[in-house]
Amino acid sequence: MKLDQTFTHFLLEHQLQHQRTLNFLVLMDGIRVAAKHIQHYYNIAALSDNLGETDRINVQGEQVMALDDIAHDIVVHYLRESQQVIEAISEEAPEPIRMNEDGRYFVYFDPLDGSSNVKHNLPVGFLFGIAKRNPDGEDEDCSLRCGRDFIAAGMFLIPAGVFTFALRDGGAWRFLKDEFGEFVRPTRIFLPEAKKTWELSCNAGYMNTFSPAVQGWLGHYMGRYKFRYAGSLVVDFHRLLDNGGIFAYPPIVNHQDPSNNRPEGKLRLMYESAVVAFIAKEAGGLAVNQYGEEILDVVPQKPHQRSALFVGNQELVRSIQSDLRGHFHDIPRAVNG
Ligand code: AHM
Ligand code: MG
Repeated sequence: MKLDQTFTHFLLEHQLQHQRTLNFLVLMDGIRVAAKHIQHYYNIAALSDNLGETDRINVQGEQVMALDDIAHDIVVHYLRESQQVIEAISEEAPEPIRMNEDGRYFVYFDPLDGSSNVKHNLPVGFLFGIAKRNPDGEDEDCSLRCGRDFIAAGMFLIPAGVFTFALRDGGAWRFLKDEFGEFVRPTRIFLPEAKKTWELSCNAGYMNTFSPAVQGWLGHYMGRYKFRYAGSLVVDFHRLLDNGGIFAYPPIVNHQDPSNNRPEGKLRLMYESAVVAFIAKEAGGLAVNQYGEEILDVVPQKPHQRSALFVGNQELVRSIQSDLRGHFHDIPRAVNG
């Protein structure tokens, strides 16, 4: 009989090895249980008529899906129950959510990434990043932290139930879901260096709306690597971790209807771009924004700040980084909500 190591035991070992408290284990237990509940509601969404939209528009100006709301409520509930969180920032809540004044952690999350996939029964995900409160620092109560301050980040692929988890300076790991619903069998993951599996991932339908520098770069690499795009960051990034290459969500600066331009890109810094940037770093990769700055260094000014994203193998990201830096002034700087 072969019994696999569970996620909780993996984390326990890590915490003990580094003389850390067990509070983080309690927090991660809440996140793990929340993911299982989201998975359950995803599985029954079609039968319970929860595949559609609500009549609510979120802070990003996007229509909220029924499952977005359900997933948000689940995560908030289990974060509160853990009693470890001082404040949480969710894609689905306009303001940061205050939880326990004695909590040790800040949690940033997108409870259901890739919502447009839901009505087609296609895969989605749950992304989260965690920073630690610094009780002795001046900014102990400020949740606007850059990705380099994260102590961990992760994503659950739903419904496959694969869990990717990265610890600061502790590597990126993948866990599979066993027949009892437990996340087991930690396997360290690295972005593959061998170019034969590398892929390029972006919304090619927007190609003409990207800046000349981005179009030029993408045009140069388009034919070299296979092209894949699922329309859900968790799904596309999961695939990227397996195969290597680059995922790009560039700024939209040249839309034929200028009101649809997104000079800061579409993805949100704290619970999307910084989360995958953190995981990518632990897997040997790199992530930069529209100015060629490392995403992990960008200190958010607002909870729902957007950021363009170029993430993947260092060689490719460094190459777009130098092209972006050469065209720094193509993209206006603005902080949006
Ligand atoms: P969501 O958090 O509302 O689901 O939106 C984020 C998603 C990402 O998962 C994905 O990479 C991107 O939006 C796809 O956008 P587009 O349809 O513009 O290509
Ligand atoms: Mg999202």
